[in-house]
Amino acid sequence: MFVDQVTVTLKAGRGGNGCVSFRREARVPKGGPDGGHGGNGGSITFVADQNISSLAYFRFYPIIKAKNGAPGEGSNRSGKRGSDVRLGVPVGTMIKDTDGGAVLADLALHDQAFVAARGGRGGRGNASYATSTHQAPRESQPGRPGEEKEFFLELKLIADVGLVGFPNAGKSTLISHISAARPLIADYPFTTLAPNLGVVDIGEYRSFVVADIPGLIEGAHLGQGLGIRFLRHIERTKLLVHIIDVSPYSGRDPVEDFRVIMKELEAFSPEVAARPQILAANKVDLLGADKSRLVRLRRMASRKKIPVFAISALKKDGLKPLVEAVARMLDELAEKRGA
Ligand SMILES: Nc1nc2c(ncn2[C@@H]2O[C@H](COP(=O)(O)OP(=O)(O)OP(=O)(O)O)[C@@H](O)[C@H]2O)c(=O)[nH]1
Ligand SMILES: [Mg+2]
Repeated sequence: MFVDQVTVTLKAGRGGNGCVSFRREARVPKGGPDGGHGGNGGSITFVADQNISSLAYFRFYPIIKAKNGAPGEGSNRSGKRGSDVRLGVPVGTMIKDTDGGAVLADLALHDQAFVAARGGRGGRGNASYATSTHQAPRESQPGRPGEEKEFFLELKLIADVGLVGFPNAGKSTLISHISAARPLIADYPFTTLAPNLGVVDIGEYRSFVVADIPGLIEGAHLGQGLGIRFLRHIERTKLLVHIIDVSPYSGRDPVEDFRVIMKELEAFSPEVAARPQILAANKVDLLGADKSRLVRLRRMASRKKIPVFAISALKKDGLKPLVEAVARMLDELAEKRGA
């Protein structure tokens, strides 16, 4: 189950109480105080883990507790501290306040951690209250409560390139042929129900990450189809590859398809809609002699200065030039940001 938004309550451990105790030994008439400190309560930390792909765990465990610290004991023994809890979350998880939605942490790198709820301190035992004038203290300190907080976790995948387009346009077919990702591919709409990430190797030491998301349709921003909520997973991309089915079998017009998808992107976020893009005119293997659909798409794109690559994701035709263009554009964008 792919879950990308969840509310979770964390209860850190209470500190153990300090202990009141006096030494009792044979032939020692008045032993001094020897009550130890309580142990600290356990804290709870979120840790980004590249092996975790969704927040589904928290659907099943919406309340997470860390252990309390144990009370102090006689003979100056401190209580055992409550063990800490480390909660693995996918890379790209944002941790937000449930009230205002302020971002408290953005765990964008593997192993990055955020201490979300601190355990309470253990209380002092009576031994620590002893002074030269106060030799038999009976005071001790109770353990402090641990922090208890509610958080809103939101996953926004981190990818360089986002694939957008209508259902059935061939997004999953494309990612499966340029990366090791193996999403479900089928000739019905909404095959992809959750985003997939694929790593595309370009040369020995270079690669980029592509996100394949569910298809969009007209009115997605009003909840049609699977809606536009998955677009959050391409919010952090640098570049969009917009796939358009140019075959006559789509039952739609490629130029109109472009317009519809752009409108949905705009409704989700003008920033995302304004992101640089490359058009992949897909399924050219089905075109036959009449290339007019591709020609019209090219004409529209050249007016808008958007590069177009004619491909057959299925037959793996034209994929290399497309991937090279994506890599080049990513380099240019990186240079611009650096400049
Ligand atoms: N002839 C031909 N068929 C293709 C091509 N690319 C994809 N297809 C077919 O189109 C259908 C849909 O492909 P998918 O890759 O599942 O499409 P998608 O865009 O991921 O679709 P959703 O996940 O439903 O949004 C499948 O039957 C593919 O085999 C192509 O270049 N040529
Ligand atoms: Mg798909």
